Amino acid sequence: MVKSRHIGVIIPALNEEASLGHVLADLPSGLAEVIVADNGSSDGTVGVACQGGARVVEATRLGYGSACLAGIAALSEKVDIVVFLDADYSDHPNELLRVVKPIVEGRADLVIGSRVLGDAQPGSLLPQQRFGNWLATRLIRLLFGHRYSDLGPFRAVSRSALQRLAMHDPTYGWTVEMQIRALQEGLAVTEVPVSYRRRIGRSKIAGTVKGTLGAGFKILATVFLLRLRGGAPLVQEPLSDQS
Ligand SMILES: Nc1nc2c(ncn2[C@@H]2O[C@H](COP(=O)(O)OP(=O)(O)O)[C@@H](O)[C@H]2O)c(=O)[nH]1
Ligand SMILES: [Mg+2]
Repeated sequence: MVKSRHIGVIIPALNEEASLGHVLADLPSGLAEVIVADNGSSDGTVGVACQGGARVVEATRLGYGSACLAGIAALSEKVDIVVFLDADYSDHPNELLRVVKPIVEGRADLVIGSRVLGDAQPGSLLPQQRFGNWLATRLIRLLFGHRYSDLGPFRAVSRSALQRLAMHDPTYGWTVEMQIRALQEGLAVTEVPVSYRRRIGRSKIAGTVKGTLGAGFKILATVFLLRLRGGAPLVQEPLSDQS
């Protein structure tokens, strides 16, 4: 199914030595490239990544979105579908082909793996995550007229669509920014159900008070900011001399 496509995988990871090896081992074969986007992990994450056959990219600025941006900047030219998933083994890497399928079949530019539509192990989605997802997707529906069910991290986007998104957010606004920008660009978006399980290791975001408040605020601020910008990306391209 995917022989003719070059799939690149980007895995943001911060101190995930216990889980990352499982993620890499469960990825399907035949991928063009697997990148682990690190932020100076103090544990054995980098060693596990190399041992698992991934290429490690160091993001200088701390943050989930910043790691994803560093991964994108390092993608080789041949990659034409980009997949993001987390390093904590909450996502099921063996479901990757399900997530890219709508793009391979030409039905979508962006595919969100929805944990709400799929099989989420009890306790894997914390109450604050469920509420945050509900609130953010509700706001997107009200402000942008599209019904998403989740802001899940497991997602696929075509390379050309990714360029049009002009992604910018260096932290927790990353996922919602991508989903709203896709609507603003008129891209074909769809969701597929994905499974989700309790993470290995300690959460950096939803499992901490600071992470939850920070992510909640950032997500809502990003939704409103993008609405106010009326279709423009968060950062405008500099005007060329000719204009
Ligand atoms: N490189 C990098 N990865 C991060 C950062 N924050 C979180 N991550 C990774 O992003 C993914 C999601 O974080 P996680 O702690 O599981 O958040 P949760 O799912 O909301 O509990 C995991 O793979 C983390 O290792 C960061 O600042 N830099
Ligand atoms: Mg997680």
